[in-house]
Formats: sequence, C-alpha cells, structure tokens
Amino acid sequence: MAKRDKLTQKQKRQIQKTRQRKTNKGSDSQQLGQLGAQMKGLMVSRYGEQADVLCLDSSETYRCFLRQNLGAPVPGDTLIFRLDPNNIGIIEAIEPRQSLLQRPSPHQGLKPVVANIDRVFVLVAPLPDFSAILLDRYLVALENANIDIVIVCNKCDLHQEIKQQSIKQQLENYKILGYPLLEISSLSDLGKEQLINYSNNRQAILVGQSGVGKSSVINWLFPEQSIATQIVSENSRLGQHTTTASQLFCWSKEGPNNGFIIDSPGIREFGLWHLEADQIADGYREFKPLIGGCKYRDCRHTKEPGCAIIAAVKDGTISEARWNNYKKILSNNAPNL
Ligand SMILES: Nc1nc2c(ncn2[C@@H]2O[C@H](COP(=O)(O)OP(=O)(O)OP(=O)(O)O)[C@@H](O)[C@H]2O)c(=O)[nH]1
Ligand SMILES: [Mg+2]
Ligand SMILES: [Zn+2]
Repeated sequence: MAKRDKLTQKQKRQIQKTRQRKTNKGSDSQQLGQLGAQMKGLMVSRYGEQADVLCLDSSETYRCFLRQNLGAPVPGDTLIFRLDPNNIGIIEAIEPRQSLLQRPSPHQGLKPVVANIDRVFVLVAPLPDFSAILLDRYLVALENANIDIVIVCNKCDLHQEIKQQSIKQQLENYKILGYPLLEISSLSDLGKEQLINYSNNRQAILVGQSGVGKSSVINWLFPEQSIATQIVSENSRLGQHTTTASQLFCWSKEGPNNGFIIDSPGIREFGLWHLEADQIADGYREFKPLIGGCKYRDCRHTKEPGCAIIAAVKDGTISEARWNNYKKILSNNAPNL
C-alpha cells in the first residue's frame, strides 16, 4: 500500500509540474489582465474542475474554475477568487484551514472531504438497517480528527422497524458514552428545534450511510431547497447513492456568519486503513483512560493477558458489542494478524 502511495505522489507531482508549466504559458495568464479584483469566497460545492463559490462580500454565488496548481479545495474552504467579464470566477488560492476531514480512498490516498468543520452529525436510521460497526467506523475516524460529534437518529416515525432492530437500545449505549443523541423524523416533523439548536453557529456536516435521510433533513431544515432524495430499495433495503457531491447551506441569507451545514454523499464503507492500531483503540473513547493499565505496552486489547480493556469488558464496564466491533475493525485493517 505504501509503495503504491509513494508512486502516486510522485506521479502527482510530475503531473502538477507539467500543468504548472502549461498554466504559466497558457490562457490563465493571458486573461489575468481582464480579471476583476481579488475577493473572498466560501466553497459551496465542487463539480470536477468547477465549483460554486459564495462571495463573502456580496452574498452572490458564482460558478468558478479551479486554477490548475491550486490543490484540492473542498466545501467549507475559504477561497480567494476573481471574476472575469462574464462573471465566471477563477479560484486562485485556498486560505489556511482550521480543520480538515479526510477519508482514505483506495487509489488516491487520503482524500480531503470538507474543511473548517467544527461539528459532525452522524445520521443513523432504522431503515436502511442500522449498522453499529459502521457507526463505530465514523466515530473512530472523527475522534482521531478531534471533531465534535452528535449522533442523530432519523426516521423515528418507523416504530415497527425500531422495535424489530432494537436500534434504540444500541444507541442508548452511545449516549452513556457521552455522545449527544438526537431523535428526529424529517418526515413527521419531529425534533427539528433540537437539531437547529445543535446546528446554530456551527460549521457542521451531515454524514451517514446512503438512504438514512441526509438530503431529506436538509430539505426539511431549508424548505426553499429541493435537493434530490430517493426511496430506499425495497429488495436490498439499501440507499441508492442519490447525492453525488457535498453541498453547503448557510443558516443566514447573508452568508456563513451564523454557521452552515453540509449535505454529503452516503458511503458504503468507511475505510480506516490510514490509522494505526493504537489510533483505532484511541477512537474508542471508553478505552482511552484504561489503556495505560494494560500489562504490555504494545497490548492490542484483543486476547492479551493482563489487558485492562478485556477486564473491563468482563466486568461489564465496557460494552462487549463495542469491543467486538473494535476487534473486527482491527482485523480488517491488518488481515494478517
Ligand atoms: N419514514 C421516514 N422516511 C424518511 C425520513 N427522512 C427521509 N426519509 C426517506 O428516506 C429515503 C432516503 O432519503 P435521502 O434523503 O435521499 O437519503 P440520503 O441519506 O440523502 O441518501 P444518499 O444521498 O444516497 O446518501 C427517502 O425515501 C426519504 O423520503 C423520515 O424521517 N421518516
Ligand atoms: Mg442525499
Ligand atoms: Zn489491553
């Protein structure tokens, strides 16, 4: 994996150099004279080599092209851009980031997802079937990125499904661990105020499995929006990957002063192979205070003698379900162990 990464980085640098040479000679610099003054903007959404940027002075949104040697701007980024005479923008720079949420992708290494986020709403639901291990994967990644987490259970109107799956019982355990847990239904208009209270003045993102209702929640919070949503497949009980690009929504018409919330595409698997074994253990917040008490310094907390985590599982202080998920994630990350 590391070898492939190195090669990719090298290739990337080569491509960037070639592009830079072309850019220096090419159309960008010829147009420079016709471009307006530099302005500050907020990246709303990205579509390949183009992006929608909200101007922080005028509150207008402009379609912009990305300068080729720019790097990879993502929603939530503050940008410097200029407009050409047709009001088409060119993004020239990305301002330093307060935070960056990244996700490992098999071919591109760590891929930036969103920037300047200070809260993540992890959306779960009784349909598609609730997966505690997927929730744990999100939590491990977010704990390691040191980002504030709120768990939101949507579709609370589906009482029958909730009973069948005991999702409520499983989520109670996360509440005990200190994660705020909101119960909402975008369909039945339940829990809106609470969700708004948790979102106001925050720079937040909604993440979660495809079909849990992220885009529906955005449509519910911002009734003037009409983002595409799609029914969960009856056969597979899975979402249909309706949203393909993250999109940012500001609470105030004037811009991001009262915070924003980002809708994101659902993902099937949240890989954690960018994390070492001890970081995965650190992602389990109830393990953290006990880890120093293990007999061996390199304890993996799976079957080692004198392990403080295993002792806590045995005496019921740590949930066995969480420990089992931890072991599964660990063995997926290093299949030869
Ligand atoms: N019963 C019920 N259904 C809901 C609720 N919220 C959303 N849905 C339905 O769930 C389905 C999926 O919703 P989406 O908003 O497209 O889900 P998503 O998380 O954005 O999915 P991706 O874009 O694929 O990641 C749609 O059929 C919605 O109508 C709810 O509160 N209750
Ligand atoms: Mg969606
Ligand atoms: Zn241990």
